[in-house]
Amino acid sequence: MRPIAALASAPGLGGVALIRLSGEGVYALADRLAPRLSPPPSERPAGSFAHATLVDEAGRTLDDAVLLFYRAPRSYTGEDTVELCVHGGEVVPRAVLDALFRLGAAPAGPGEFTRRAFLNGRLDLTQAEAVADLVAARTPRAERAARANLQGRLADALHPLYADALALSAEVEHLLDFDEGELPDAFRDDASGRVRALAARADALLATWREGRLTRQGALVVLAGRPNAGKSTLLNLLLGYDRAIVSDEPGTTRDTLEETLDLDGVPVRLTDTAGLRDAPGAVERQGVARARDLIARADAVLYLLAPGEPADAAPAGAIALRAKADLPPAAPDGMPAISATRAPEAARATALRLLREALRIGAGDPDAATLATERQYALLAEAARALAAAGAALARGELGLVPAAQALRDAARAVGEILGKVYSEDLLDTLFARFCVGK
Ligand SMILES: Nc1nc2c(ncn2[C@@H]2O[C@H](COP(=O)(O)OP(=O)(O)OP(=O)(O)O)[C@@H](O)[C@H]2O)c(=O)[nH]1
Ligand SMILES: [Mg+2]
Repeated sequence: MRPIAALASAPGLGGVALIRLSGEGVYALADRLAPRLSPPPSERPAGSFAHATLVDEAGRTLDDAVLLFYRAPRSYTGEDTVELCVHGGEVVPRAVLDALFRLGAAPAGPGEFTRRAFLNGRLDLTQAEAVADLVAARTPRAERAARANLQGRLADALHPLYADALALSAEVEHLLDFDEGELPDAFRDDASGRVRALAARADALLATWREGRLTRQGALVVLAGRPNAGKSTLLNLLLGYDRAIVSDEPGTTRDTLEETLDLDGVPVRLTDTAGLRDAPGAVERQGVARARDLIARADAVLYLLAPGEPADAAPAGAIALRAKADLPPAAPDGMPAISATRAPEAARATALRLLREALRIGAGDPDAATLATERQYALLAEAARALAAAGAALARGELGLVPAAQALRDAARAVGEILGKVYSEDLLDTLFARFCVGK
């Protein structure tokens, strides 16, 4: 493939910038960029480095650089690659890149190096997606999850699912060779059992999406309750600073207010809302509508019960928490209760504990395979549906064999697409569009 070049390090001020050059003929380009280096780059062994003066076509010095030499297939992309460590900043990397472009290299598109690594079989698509996740990780937990998939955890779980579904499809088809009535029941029962086992493996992986999504995209947590229940007070307490206005006037918070909290490595979007009531004013009414909308979309709702408010006032699925436990009526009803003013530390700890439980953060093995993208989740859900269809078809006896075999192939295809065994240029375009240039 044609040579491409891009800045691989972040643009802006920095000691060193890394320029990556990959593709067919990059050594000829490097020879022309470092003409005084002896022996020239094209005669240097893979895995070596050299210090060289880079010049433009007029012989003018561009920079002193360190060149790293890789040879196909032992490079990130699987192609001949030269990496140039040049001085950082705005000017030097630009000048070196421009010289490379004049020599015939093309500017690399977003993720194009990783795309080539995929096309050259260095990575599968789950690993390529993990590269983007690793770079985008905002917490150590997200970094660990991305690294697990980069090391092939998800792929290791998906490959056997793919192979077993295909093999089973062939075996089910083979049952068609038997004459009517001769079909061995034991064999069909066995096939049904294996379809169920495959479906269980798919379901177990589907269940990791929640953890994968929360770790990467963060969780939406909504503080809700009647006006004056103490929502803004709790928000401030959880954040550790006075973010929201607190007052004994009901209806103080009218707009929604969102801040991020790092909860054991999961970025939590903690949102304070307007107190739920038939609001007298138009602005507050809008606020209440926004609050209801957020409650419907939240990963967890922390509903603060005002003193005396019945426990069933909390919306279904919400975590109900008695607020202002220092005020009457103090009848303990077994609900978790807090007093943000009397015992703020305990209140904070209780709220965080309830959130951890509700979000089930930290329940899973941080190094396990997790579904990491909507694409992976949607395809695996498709495979699970196909496996269910295969099971139902097998239960219909002989007439179901053809559709069962087809459904098993559909399941395999969907899993194969997650791995990139089957792909289209369009898919690669969308998938790599979220990468940065130079990765
Ligand atoms: N006694 C007592 N008062 C509290 C407690 N928590 C909050 N308050 C007080 O209750 C009043 C209302 O608190 P906010 O946090 O503004 O309540 P809110 O739910 O955000 O109210 P709106 O924004 O109007 O919906 C304030 O005067 C707080 O100081 C508590 O645990 N005990
Ligand atoms: Mg408030």
